[in-house]
Amino acid sequence: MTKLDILHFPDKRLRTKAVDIDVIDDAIRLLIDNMFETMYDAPGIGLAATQVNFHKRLIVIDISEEKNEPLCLINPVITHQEGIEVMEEGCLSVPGFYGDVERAESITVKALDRQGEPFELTTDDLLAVCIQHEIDHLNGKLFVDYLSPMKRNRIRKKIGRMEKETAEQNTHRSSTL
Ligand code: GNR
Ligand code: NI
Repeated sequence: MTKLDILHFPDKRLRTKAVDIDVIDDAIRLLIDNMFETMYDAPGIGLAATQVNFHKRLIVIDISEEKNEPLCLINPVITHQEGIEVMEEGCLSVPGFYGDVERAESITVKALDRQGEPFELTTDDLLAVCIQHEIDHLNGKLFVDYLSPMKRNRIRKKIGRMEKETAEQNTHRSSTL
């Protein structure tokens, strides 16, 4: 299995709108396995294909403590939502930053599983938040879009500085090998 690179805000590719998957073949299932590996390794509780620069509608999630309840949703669609809830969110594409986001409290989502079988799920709490967060990714949207422009700009600048430092460290490392 292969760990995939995760794109970081403000990378423009995170703004791509993903398209539906029409054939779920072994190549897609391999991508699903690699996305799970990437998510568990990060570690995170969810990962959208958009974040690994694959612009099809596919998300993987595991909110369990034991990391033994993998959930894969292909072409997910929210068919019902109810209530409002605020939760502090983070994102593997916005490393080190957190912010309160208002979302639906409970949702019903329909999707295909890794065999292409349709299923429906009604849920609330963290799983509902996570599914909405991941579907946002497939639509090119990030949790920082819900924050004030001032907060978003501060995060953009800090991540920019961090990545510049990492790039310099990498240059240094390769020149001193
Ligand atoms: O690991 C993650 N934690 C998280 C916490 C609160 C709300 C949403 C999330 S999703 C995030 C992983 C991620 O970036 N998925 O896109
Ligand atoms: Ni995210």
